[in-house]
Amino acid sequence: MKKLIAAGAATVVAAGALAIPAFASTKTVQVKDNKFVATKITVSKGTTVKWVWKGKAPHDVTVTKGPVKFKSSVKTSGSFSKKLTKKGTYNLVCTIHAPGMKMTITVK
Ligand SMILES: [Cu+2]
Repeated sequence: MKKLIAAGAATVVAAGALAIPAFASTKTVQVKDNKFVATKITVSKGTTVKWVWKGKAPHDVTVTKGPVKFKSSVKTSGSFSKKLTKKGTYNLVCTIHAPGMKMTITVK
């Protein structure tokens, strides 16, 4: 019986440890033809932004101005994720459909 109780306690500890990554949230942005939905988002530092391609035309995600520069490849499907660990304002475009296809992310 003692052994069973100890095993139960270990399970609770393990479940608690697994729950920690759940605090890091993900924000999804749709990549459509030819716009990001949404075009303005505000997220907390440490949030992962996930772009999901929904249209038929090829698009990319490119930071033109911001604390960190990054870009995805040109894609027609799938997704691209980036964890944003620096506060500030990020201006992004799809280089194929710029300047019209753009979005802003505020990380605070
Ligand atoms: Cu595009």
